[in-house]
Amino acid sequence: MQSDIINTIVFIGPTGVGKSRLINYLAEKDVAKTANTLQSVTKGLQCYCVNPQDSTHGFLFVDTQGVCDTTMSNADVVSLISDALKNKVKKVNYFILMIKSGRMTDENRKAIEQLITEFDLVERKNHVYVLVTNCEILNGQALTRLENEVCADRTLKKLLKMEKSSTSSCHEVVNLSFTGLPDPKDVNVLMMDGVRKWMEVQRKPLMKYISKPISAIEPNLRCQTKHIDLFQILHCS
Ligand SMILES: Nc1nc2c(ncn2[C@@H]2O[C@H](COP(=O)(O)OP(=O)(O)OP(=O)(O)O)[C@@H](O)[C@H]2O)c(=O)[nH]1
Ligand SMILES: [Mg+2]
Repeated sequence: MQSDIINTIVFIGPTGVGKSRLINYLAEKDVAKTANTLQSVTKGLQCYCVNPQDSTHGFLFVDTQGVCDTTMSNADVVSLISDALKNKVKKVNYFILMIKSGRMTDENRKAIEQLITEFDLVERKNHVYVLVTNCEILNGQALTRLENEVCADRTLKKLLKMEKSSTSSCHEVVNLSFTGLPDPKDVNVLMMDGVRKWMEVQRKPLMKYISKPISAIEPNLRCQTKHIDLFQILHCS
């Protein structure tokens, strides 16, 4: 790794939304295993140190097991990820919460709420980016409609950050974007050029956001509680 600055980015969300595929795309090489299968693919936690060409930063990309996993309960998956982050990764700069475009099922919502609670994402929304995948076939109008739906969703809206736009007097959401990252081998050759161009356009806001320097945080609340305990012990003895 050439750069001294490393942001740790943790990718979380339901199984099959494209967490590993996004890591490969941003890393510009196939580091993580991806598959279009019924069973969930990534198990536990996988870490990849990368330095993409279009960034002055290095990154530690952390791939996680999907919630709504086919073999484990959500609570077990969330606590597996949380313990592994606490032990292996220790500090996080950004969490990328990924969801698939389409209906939010009750199961997905419950699982996302569990992730939000475990990692205290509402309180720490400066460290959160929401990314909606599988949007490659949507046109401009459909994307605007989807953005409005995400902004109105009772779970997701808690994570969104509004800032004053640099081009108008309006406020805009700064930590939400939409992407479509089909595996090139799954795409009709006639469509591939268009899909590739769009993928590149979508890459920029995300890379810009996760490249911003920001102080690192403990992965979960339980780490913070431990620190308070240690503080109390030191002052009691
Ligand atoms: N069409 C389309 N396919 C996608 C997109 N993102 C990922 N995929 C495909 O969806 C499948 C699952 O992607 P993965 O990256 O393995 O998903 P994951 O979230 O890592 O899944 P788990 O490891 O099981 O949690 C792969 O075949 C990807 O190529 C997308 O935006 N559009
Ligand atoms: Mg995966």
